Amino acid sequence: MAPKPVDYSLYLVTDSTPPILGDKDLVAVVKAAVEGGATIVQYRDKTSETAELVQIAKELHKVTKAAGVPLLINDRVDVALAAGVEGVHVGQDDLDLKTARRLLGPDAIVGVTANSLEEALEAAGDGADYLGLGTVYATPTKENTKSIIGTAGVQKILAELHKAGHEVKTVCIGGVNASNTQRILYQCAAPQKKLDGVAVVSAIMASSEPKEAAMHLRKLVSEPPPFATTASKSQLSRDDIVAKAPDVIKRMVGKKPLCHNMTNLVVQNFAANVALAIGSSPIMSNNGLEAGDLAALGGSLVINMGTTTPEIRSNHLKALAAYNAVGGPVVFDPVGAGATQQRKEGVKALMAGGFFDLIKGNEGEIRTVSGAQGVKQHGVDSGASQLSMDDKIKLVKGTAARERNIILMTGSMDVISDGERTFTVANGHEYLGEITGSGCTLGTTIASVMAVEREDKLLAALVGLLMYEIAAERAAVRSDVKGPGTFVPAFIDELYRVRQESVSGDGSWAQVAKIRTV
Ligand code: 3NM
Repeated sequence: MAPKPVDYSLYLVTDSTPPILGDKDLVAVVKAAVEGGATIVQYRDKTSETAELVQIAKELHKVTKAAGVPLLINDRVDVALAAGVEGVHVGQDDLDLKTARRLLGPDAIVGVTANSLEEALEAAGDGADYLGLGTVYATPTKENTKSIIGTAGVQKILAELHKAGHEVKTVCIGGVNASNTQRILYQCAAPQKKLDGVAVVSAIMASSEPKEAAMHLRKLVSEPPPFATTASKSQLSRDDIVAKAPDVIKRMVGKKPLCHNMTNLVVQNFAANVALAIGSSPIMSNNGLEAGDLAALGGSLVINMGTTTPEIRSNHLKALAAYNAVGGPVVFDPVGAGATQQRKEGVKALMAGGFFDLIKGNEGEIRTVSGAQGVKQHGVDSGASQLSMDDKIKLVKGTAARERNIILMTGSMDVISDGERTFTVANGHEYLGEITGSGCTLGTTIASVMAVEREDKLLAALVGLLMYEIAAERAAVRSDVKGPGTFVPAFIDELYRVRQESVSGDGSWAQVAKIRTV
């Protein structure tokens, strides 16, 4: 069946219960919402008697019809027929799709809730006009949701629908609001199939200003998030990276971007010194409430989970939202992600709370980020490797494609990918593993470069990585370096030297780059 010309971009699902609707009038709220820009409305009422349902549906229909917006009824085909509205939405436990279609006819809009790939493929095959995919995030609006599938789950369903050749329209539902709409649309998108819209309940129904709430959401769904890179990803070879690196660093030094570090107690001083040495301007604020002011200064943010607590996590979430809102690059270092239950939950909460342009970690940390079960880290160390190089490359590339960001797995051979372009980097020195904070301050270095190179963030990350690891190589062979202790000051000096050489137009330091495209 050819898709019907329906705009699903801002799909309002009503709720008449006091915790959501409060003492507002349902019809007045829906009127305000369609005036504000809701493009389709579903009347969802699990408690009213049939006669009342039909009566309210008719009143709502007057309002939606005047605005040229379709009205669907949740679950009840009989009510849809009696009120003469445009269609129904059925859940998996409601009247089946084929019967609903037979009763309502081919022109009616029939939508189905799908919580899994199997349900989505079945409903699409049976001729649903659209699917409501979810639950994206846990929501108090509907407590008995079957499964929380996140953006990764929605993306997988979209990819498989495309593979199976289904043109069915899709929206996602569950915990969608103005703070996360753009990111959800962005991260749910599969390469060949995007969502057609978002479905919201409380974001409009619980608002004291439903018209303004709808207007704001409608604007958000029509624009990419500020952090999205719009330019297509150009091919990058080792030689391109080597040739560009000194100039990218020169640009960074010229701008001296703010590098906001929310880092652990152990490395704050070291991270600030690394930022100064490479030419960015560090601020070590852990106060989420001032992140908005700092984000407005045009720099980047590092969120490091090293010595995390619930209070620190809440500050991280505030800062993440502030930087996402203005498109300031954010680097996430999930230190010890697989070591404790608290940290595993922390990773999930942060990844569900915002967008990270780059996530860097050792093998255990990146496996945890990818969602692998049973990762056991001993403290912040990765532990013995579980993966072959091929497996690492697959994991890094797949996770980056899923999150639509950059993943960097550090090790004696680093693996980095933006989901399309993947490289290994074999620079660095073993002394980096013998001092504290080398992973954390690599995050500082990459974030500093990303602050100025936003068009190609993978290039920025590779330049930061090379600067860092080549400086370490140079420091380690100096005659004044006798071990990890003397290495630290020499390393800071060598970071500074790479910076000075780059500024003076001497890019020879980058020639020793051991980068391979994989
Ligand atoms: N269906 P809010 S979640 C009605 O997962 C509904 O199928 C869901 O409410 C599903 O936008 C949900 O307030 C409630 O989070 C969504």
